[in-house]
Amino acid sequence: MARMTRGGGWPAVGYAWSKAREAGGIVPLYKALRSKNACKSCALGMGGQSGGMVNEAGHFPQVCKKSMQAMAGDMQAPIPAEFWRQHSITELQALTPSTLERCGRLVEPLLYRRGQSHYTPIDWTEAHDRIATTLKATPAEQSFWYASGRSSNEAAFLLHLFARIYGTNTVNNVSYYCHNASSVGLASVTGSGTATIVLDDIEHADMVFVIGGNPASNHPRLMHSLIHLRRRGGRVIVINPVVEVGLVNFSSPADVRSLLFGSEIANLYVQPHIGGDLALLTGVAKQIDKIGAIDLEFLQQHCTGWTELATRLRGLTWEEICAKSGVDRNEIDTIAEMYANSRNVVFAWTMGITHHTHGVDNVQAIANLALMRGMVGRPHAGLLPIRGHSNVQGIGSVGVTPKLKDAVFERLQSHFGIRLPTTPGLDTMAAMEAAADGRLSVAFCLGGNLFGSNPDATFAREALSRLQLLVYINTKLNTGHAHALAAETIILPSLARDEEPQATTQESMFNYIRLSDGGPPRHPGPRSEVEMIAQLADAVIGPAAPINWQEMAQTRRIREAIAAVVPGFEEIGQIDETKQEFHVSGRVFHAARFATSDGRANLHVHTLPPLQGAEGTLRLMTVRSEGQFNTVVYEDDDIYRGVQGRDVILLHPEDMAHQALRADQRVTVRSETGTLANIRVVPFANIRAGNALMYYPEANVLVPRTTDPQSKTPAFKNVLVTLEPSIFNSPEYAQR
Ligand SMILES: Nc1nc2c(c(=O)[nH]1)N[C@H]1C(S)=C(S)[C@@H](COP(=O)(O)OP(=O)(O)OC[C@H]3O[C@@H](n4cnc5c(=O)[nH]c(N)nc54)[C@H](O)[C@@H]3O)O[C@H]1N2
Ligand SMILES: Nc1nc2c(c(=O)[nH]1)N[C@H]1C(S)=C(S)[C@@H](COP(=O)(O)OP(=O)(O)OC[C@H]3O[C@@H](n4cnc5c(=O)[nH]c(N)nc54)[C@H](O)[C@@H]3O)O[C@H]1N2
Ligand SMILES: [Mo]
Repeated sequence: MARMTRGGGWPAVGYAWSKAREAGGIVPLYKALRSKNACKSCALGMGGQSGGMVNEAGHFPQVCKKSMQAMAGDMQAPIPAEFWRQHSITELQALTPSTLERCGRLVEPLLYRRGQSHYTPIDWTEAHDRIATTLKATPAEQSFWYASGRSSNEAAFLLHLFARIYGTNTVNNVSYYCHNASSVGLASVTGSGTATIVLDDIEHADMVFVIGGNPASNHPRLMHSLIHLRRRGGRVIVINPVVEVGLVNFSSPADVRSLLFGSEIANLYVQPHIGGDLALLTGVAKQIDKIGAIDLEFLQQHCTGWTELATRLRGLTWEEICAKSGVDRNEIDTIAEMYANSRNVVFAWTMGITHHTHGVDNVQAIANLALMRGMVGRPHAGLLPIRGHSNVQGIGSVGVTPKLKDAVFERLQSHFGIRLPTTPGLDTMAAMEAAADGRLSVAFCLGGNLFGSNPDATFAREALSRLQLLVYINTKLNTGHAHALAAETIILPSLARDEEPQATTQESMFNYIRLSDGGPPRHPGPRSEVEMIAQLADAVIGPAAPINWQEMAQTRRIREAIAAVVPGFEEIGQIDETKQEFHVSGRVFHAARFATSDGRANLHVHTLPPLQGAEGTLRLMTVRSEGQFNTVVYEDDDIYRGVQGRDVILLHPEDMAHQALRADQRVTVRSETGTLANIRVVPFANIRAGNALMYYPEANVLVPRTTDPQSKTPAFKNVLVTLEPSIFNSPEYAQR
């Protein structure tokens, strides 16, 4: 398969047409994309009251392949009732993630009970009765509540309110597997766990660092900002062990000049080893100090910890920095010089930074570098974690976390006149381990695919199968429904955001709250998330509770509660009348007064971790291909990296030569956690030698359960593996 030399462009336009055909024509797809609902894909956010394809700076049209994928997926036909009789669980287990996604929309509640071979459709009354009966009979501390990042603020708020009144704090969201390292890291620096800037700030920056992310595939609309920045004469530095073509040159389908000629993105592309960022960022900081490019006045007036950091930087040797990052001194000096010559710098990062056992340290090191030149606490510069799911930030903001902020906890109690449990709740991995040990018996999943997202897939399957009851609220089938089955497993089909009967809200990664109008259901059957949760809460906790759950099924009532309970969300209480979308207050730092107790930002000192690995091993990153959204695979090919199929490992030709492997040879990949056999070797000169790439979720069989002690985020990007030629290389197999 030919490798593309540019991201976006005509293939993206062609793709739009093919998705339009799947969605029943260009007009229905366009109408759906333009409806007043927040976009369903990433947290860069667009849509809402200004209509779809409009970003928060008011720019139109903002087109993106990913929003079309997500929309076309939801516009699929329903899965017919006979499907469940015709296809056994064993058959479902043999399906790939992409085939499961293409089965269609879930439209009826489904029941699986241990010993049965098939799912059986059941009616809503039976589904609710079964769940309520088990919850009532289960001690609350044996339950686990998980939310992915697609649901609304309203559904998320109701979910954790229900869980806490039921009696547990084990409520968490997918961010433990995603950006929690950013939230913990940022909170330790500025006192607030989210971006310090708004979208418009990037439009005025003169330099952007893109660290550990592939926005050309995963946040394509950020590419417009980078193209504009380059046209203004600004510069982009990319730090990534892989040269991602779309970060070298991107052709924006929304911009004629860019579509025809392509737009250069990176001015400098630096390839550290996997896990080398902390050493690299520290090295750049050392050089910034050495050349006197620090803003000493800012450090003295607005920061804590400069003396300690300076002592540490000055005491580190270049040998240690270069060896632990894999980047040589010249390149470090070049980065420092470019940074020193820029005035308004935005630091953006993604999973290449958070998916490590030192993810929080990585984030703090980025913040150190920014603070050293006074790049936080003023307009047009700052810190930007590029978030994943479209509402993952909102779900955390409204309280789907084990530990609530003190203010939220107090106000929840006083607003509703309730006492909430104080026993500490578990994070996602701790909950999975508790399930494996038999300490939990019920899990309730609002969206997502907890099985597919979890490290150590073999363990995850076993852990979830030890549960008595597993409830999935989903729109479409995924691998979890086939592989992770508790004694009783119930799937409740959900309406998508743009099918909700009532308005809902979402929060972008720029702390911007959008109002989605909802819309007519595409198929009879699925129910609103809010309605399902309210009904269950009513059945389990009952009308005697201080909360009238029937009334709380009105999203407007939930918004009033959020306004009263969550600091910064006050305006959400009137949004139905005002239609005024807004930035959560107290989060964007355009002045150097931070949310810490003394108003100063904190610098942090780190020990540099050694590079993982020894002779004969490779560091493996597990990442997304161009054709997927998390565990949902839309296409099996990765057009940007020029790879066909997903059962592959991408290796640098030097590593192939070193291990005497040839292209297309089949290997067995082993880690301390698991083994994947019959994996095809693909030569990939774009990756830094010594490192390898495989696709998530399939590669989760190999990922250990080790997490960052501070954020509990797994090291999905740094798995040590060895390779062994496989028996599938024999001539008989090669012919198949
Ligand atoms: N189309 C599409 N869009 C998405 C998603 C999707 O699956 N598909 N998922 C959404 C979600 S939930 C998320 S969290 C985001 C994910 O967005 P990304 O973080 O961009 O996604 P990943 O594929 O995990 O890629 C991580 C990038 O990190 C690099 N990397 C790996 N290890 C290291 C390292 O040690 N250091 C550095 N510097 N870089 C490293 C990889 O080469 C790769 O380019 O995207 C969101 N948007
Ligand atoms: N090895 C490895 N593992 C990883 C990662 C990695 O990079 N490498 N990335 C991690 C990251 S960043 C993340 S965010 C997680 C993803 O973890 P999750 O969020 O748990 O998983 P998704 O695959 O996004 O969930 C997809 C399912 O969500 C359902 N869905 C879609 N829209 C809606 C909706 O509106 N309502 C409801 N109720 N359901 C809906 C669909 O049924 C679909 O099958 O995976 C993590 N796991
Ligand atoms: Mo994510």
